[in-house]
Amino acid sequence: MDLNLTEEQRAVQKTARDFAERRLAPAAHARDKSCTFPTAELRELGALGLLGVAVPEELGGAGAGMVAYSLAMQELARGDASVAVAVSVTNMVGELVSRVGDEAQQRRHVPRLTSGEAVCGAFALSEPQAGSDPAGLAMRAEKTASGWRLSGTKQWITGGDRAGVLVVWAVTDPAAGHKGITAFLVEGGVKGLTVGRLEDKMGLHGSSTAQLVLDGVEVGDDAVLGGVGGGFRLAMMALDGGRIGIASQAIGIARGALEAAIRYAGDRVQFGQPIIRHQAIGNMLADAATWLDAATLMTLRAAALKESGAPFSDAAAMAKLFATEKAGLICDIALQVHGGYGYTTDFPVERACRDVRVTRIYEGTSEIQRIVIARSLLARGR
Ligand code: COS
Repeated sequence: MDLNLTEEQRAVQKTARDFAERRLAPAAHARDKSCTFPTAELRELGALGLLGVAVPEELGGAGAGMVAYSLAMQELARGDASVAVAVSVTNMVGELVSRVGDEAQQRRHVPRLTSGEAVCGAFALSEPQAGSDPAGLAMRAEKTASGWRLSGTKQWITGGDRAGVLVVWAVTDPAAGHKGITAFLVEGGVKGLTVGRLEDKMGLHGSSTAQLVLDGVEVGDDAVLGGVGGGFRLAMMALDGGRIGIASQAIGIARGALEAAIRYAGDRVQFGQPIIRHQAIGNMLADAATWLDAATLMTLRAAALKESGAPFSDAAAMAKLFATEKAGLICDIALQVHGGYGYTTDFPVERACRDVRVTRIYEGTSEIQRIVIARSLLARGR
């Protein structure tokens, strides 16, 4: 693996960093307090090519690949994790449609996602009773003369109330288990699609998390993505890539918190010297920096594997598991280093601790990542 970034990767990283420092970080605290969804910021990200870094250029993406995408996600999450998660889902939906959609689906939906016209994409897989086990979906899609009628409830849908393009998974053949699940492309605002509730969450207050109710939503046959009965595999494939995005998000949050802690520990004087010179503090920061480096390398490796077309499912699961678990510890250390100040909303580490927590849950919990990794060990016989 080449550890040197290409010129293009460095350019994407710099664009994301500049935007995050100029447009995201200064307002992140206010967005968190007021629970404001970043519509304008997402549109600007679209104009910069950052809503589809890994999406092919001919469909409006940057075509810069998965490593560049991970780098961009890290920078954006360092600025505002709420914006980063919307970018992650939008890229994931854009990539999925550009990979498995037919030409008409690609032309109709992907440019709207990458440009920001659709605001964001939504990945409507989870349901109240089916999160870690998506084979147990209850949402039904019934065949009609000209297409399909979708009915049921989706839960935990990031940006689900804002998205112009949603991929919705539903059961088309209840007798066929996971082979009876189909993915459908649904446009935001269609008749029969309503928001049941918006979750009041611990963190990521600038990101919405919606329960979506589909009450007889009619879609045409041309809304079927990747073939009838092929939905479960598509979800698994997309989640493999999505996990690299969430690992990157966790790294960005942790990097921001660690940088703040290093600055604070250099300035704060106790017992006659900056606290970073006290071994207890220095050791905590040294561990945190080491974990962050390892998490970054693992995540970029998974991204490089995906980009090269090699199998990357287990590498992505390992990266997500390690990066998100360690990011939680790093944010906790950063708060501890700040002492009482860290526990107040005057310092950003408190928000980092809240925002980072969900990275161990969404797009597959840590427990699910361990299942994926263990199965891969078994399959490889090592
Ligand atoms: N890529 C492509 N196909 C995959 C795959 C992957 N990563 N993982 C599984 N599949 C395929 C299998 O090959 C199998 O296909 P066939 O029936 O054609 O042989 C099919 O999917 C079923 O696989 P499996 O039996 O392993 O499915 P399980 O129900 O046991 O699920 C896990 C396996 C745990 C990996 C899956 O349920 C999972 O990822 N759960 C977490 C879901 C999640 O992340 N939820 C959060 C929602 S988004 S916030």
